[in-house]
Amino acid sequence: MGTKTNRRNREAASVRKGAELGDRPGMHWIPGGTFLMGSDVHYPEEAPAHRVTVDGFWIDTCAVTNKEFGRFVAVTGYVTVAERSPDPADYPDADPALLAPSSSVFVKPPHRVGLNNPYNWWTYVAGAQWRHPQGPASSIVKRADHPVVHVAWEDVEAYARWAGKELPTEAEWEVAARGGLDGAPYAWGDELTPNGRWMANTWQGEFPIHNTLDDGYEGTAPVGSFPANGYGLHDMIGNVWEWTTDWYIPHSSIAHSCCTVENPRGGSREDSLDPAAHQTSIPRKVMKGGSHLCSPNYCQRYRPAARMPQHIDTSTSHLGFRCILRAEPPG
Ligand SMILES: [Ca+2]
Ligand SMILES: [Cu+2]
Repeated sequence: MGTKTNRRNREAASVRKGAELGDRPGMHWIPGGTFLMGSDVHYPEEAPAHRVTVDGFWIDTCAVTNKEFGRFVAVTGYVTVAERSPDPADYPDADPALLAPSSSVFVKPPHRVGLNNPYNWWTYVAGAQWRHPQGPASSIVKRADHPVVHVAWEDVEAYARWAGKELPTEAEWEVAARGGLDGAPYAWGDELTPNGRWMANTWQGEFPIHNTLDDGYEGTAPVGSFPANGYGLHDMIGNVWEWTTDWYIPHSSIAHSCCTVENPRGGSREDSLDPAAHQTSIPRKVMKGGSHLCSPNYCQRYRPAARMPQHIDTSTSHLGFRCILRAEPPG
């Protein structure tokens, strides 16, 4: 049943893409304005909800795909962070044996595990990188239109520069994800599955051991497999998390719910360091949107307000990105 729904979603998506208008192919204009950022009724890091104003901008309709990233790599010869050997000086506490090119891969545990330790399902896999998302034996041959994954902050910055674009701030990303529905919990409205329809690629069933695949996809899905939001954007929610430019700080330290904040840019690099971590030298950016691993029993972050800190050197099998352009509106 889920598969049938998804085929229908995909057909609708390709019709919409064909009909896309405007000055910039593959992008949509997000009108500027004031919106309610964050949420007071979900996870504590999303509070307080506060009024934010952003200027208008263009944003990619879909996350950057393997095919698009491959074009960038072919032209520039760029080598991603996950493909390089880490410098031991940057990781004084690390076991030298672990300092091989690697990336974090979700590996489904064979039996029920404690949910308090993410390493029960995250594994550093040597040789995992964007061309080999599950490790050296895997490939992207059949995933050209899936979002690129295993990209660290430096990688997405390099891509954006090459493409003549920029990366969104958290506020820009969030207003785009909301699709014009101010204050709604989901990018498509008030319900997770309106009329029983899955609107994003998330996890159904008991995370991390049992995925019922009601939405049709276990891992990443081709971009545009799910319905667009009110601004014509696909997969802002689910599929893969997306990088933003903001250094991570609690909303409470930037936001005063009494006032409107204009074009916020996040915190300082220094403030983004994890106060709880033993090794605190790697700063953190905000990532948004949740992924195919977000599930009701573990992580309900399939919402525009949801946010998580991500170390800038880190790449994973469920984190990608899309770009924006701060330019004139459609003419
Ligand atoms: Ca899924
Ligand atoms: Cu999640």
